[in-house]
Amino acid sequence: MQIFSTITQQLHAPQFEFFRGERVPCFETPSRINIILKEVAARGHQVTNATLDSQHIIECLHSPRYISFLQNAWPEWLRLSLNNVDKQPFPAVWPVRTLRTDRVPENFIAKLGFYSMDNGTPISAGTWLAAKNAADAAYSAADFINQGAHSAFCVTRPPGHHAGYDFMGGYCFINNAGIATEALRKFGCSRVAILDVDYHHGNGTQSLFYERCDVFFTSIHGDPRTEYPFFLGYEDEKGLGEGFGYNLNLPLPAGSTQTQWFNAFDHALNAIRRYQPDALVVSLGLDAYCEDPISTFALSHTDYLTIGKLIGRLNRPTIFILEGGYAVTALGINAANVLEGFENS
Ligand code: OKP
Ligand code: ZN
Repeated sequence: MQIFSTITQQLHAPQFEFFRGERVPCFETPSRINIILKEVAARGHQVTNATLDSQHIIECLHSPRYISFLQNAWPEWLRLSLNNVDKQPFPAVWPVRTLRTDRVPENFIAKLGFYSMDNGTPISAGTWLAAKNAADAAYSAADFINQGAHSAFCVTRPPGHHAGYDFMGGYCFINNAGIATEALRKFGCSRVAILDVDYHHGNGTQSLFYERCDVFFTSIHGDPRTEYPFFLGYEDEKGLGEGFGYNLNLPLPAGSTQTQWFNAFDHALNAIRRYQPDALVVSLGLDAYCEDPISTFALSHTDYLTIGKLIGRLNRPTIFILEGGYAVTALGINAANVLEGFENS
């Protein structure tokens, strides 16, 4: 399978995040990509650096003010103090119910709260460039499919599925799956299905396409009653207006078994079959794996072969996009197993 990756992923390298009240090393690290690239190369897949400029697609999905906030965030942080060069900005206040969202504050930390759903999405010097190039890879993969290819895999970071129209969150800044989807639509696909198998609900992706029937979104994830992102991902979210019936959430209780997971997966695949999409975008989070440090599902290495095989049997042009997955040493095997299952379906 053709792999699209980016060198600049390394430049998004925040040092720490908050976890249960403590500063801990980031789970979402550059090594995640390196280990996947090593394994897919060893199994004979071709890796290229993405080159196409996705700026016009980014502008279809994200607000102008959010894009310029992201672009200027690090320089603004340094403007507060040059000592900030080795420090990380975090939001501290959010416009919850009763507070105004029609005024964008000028204070940089207040802007971080305005544009971020959580305090778990740290920014570093190279974040914009890395996120922009990950979106470029998603666009390049769509272009590759448009030229007649059957599949592609974007081995990129930061991930994207929590990022919405004008907010970041959950380690995500630009919605890469959304970029691939929007590009496929522009290239002439009338219907695109998005299958999100990350442990966490893809709230950003869902929200971007919630009122549209040209994009079907389905997701298998930890129940938001107990799992991140908590405030979206329930089964009663079915789409709105023209989009009603084109959103399918399949939340599973924390600690669900392999059998429970594959039952839900079967529902998702059948719904995609009924939709008859021209192309498929897979938000390939690898954190439903049993050893993932921040998740509670039980999938094994061989389950990822099965996932690839069952997706392959949909027999649609398919773009895989890496989302989460934090059991770093297992990521290469699990990612490469999906590709192997897909190609041998
Ligand atoms: C991103 B992806 C917050 C720690 C937990 C949320 C998990 C984000 C998962 N302080 N962060 O869907 O794998
Ligand atoms: Zn995840």
